[in-house]
Amino acid sequence: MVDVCLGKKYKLESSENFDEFMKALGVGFLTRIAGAAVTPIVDLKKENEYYILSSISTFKHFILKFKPGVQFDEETPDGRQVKATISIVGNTLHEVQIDANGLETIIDRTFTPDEVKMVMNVDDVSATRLYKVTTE
Ligand code: ACD
Repeated sequence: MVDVCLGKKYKLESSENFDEFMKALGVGFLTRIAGAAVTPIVDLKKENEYYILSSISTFKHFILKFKPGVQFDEETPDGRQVKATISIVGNTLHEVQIDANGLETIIDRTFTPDEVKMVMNVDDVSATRLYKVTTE
């Protein structure tokens, strides 16, 4: 149950294939440089029936407020408008994004008390990012 991880902070520890993933999304060069350089801190909170997922870095304060299973409009960190749905399956936030061209991106964020593992897929490109709990 993901709720045992509410309020913990997780800091990016490692990242694999993220540049290829951003390229597959059409993210421009400068944003990719920024994306590769930053070390975001992520946390999950709950407010009544909404969850609030924050990712704070020098690049951007990125905040998603969502009701599990209910589609919402999201602006991605690189500025694309997508229709997003986040379902919660056990400890995993399973996000499906559809952009204006119909391109589907899947982002799974699996929370444990010690870490968050993000696995992102678009077309046949997959990236993995590992966040570790921090007291910062
Ligand atoms: C993370 C990465 C989240 C990536 C989510 C979707 C990818 C879409 C575009 C990436 C574009 C730019 C990346 C820039 C910064 C990445 C880190 C900032 C996250 C707010 O959450 O680890």
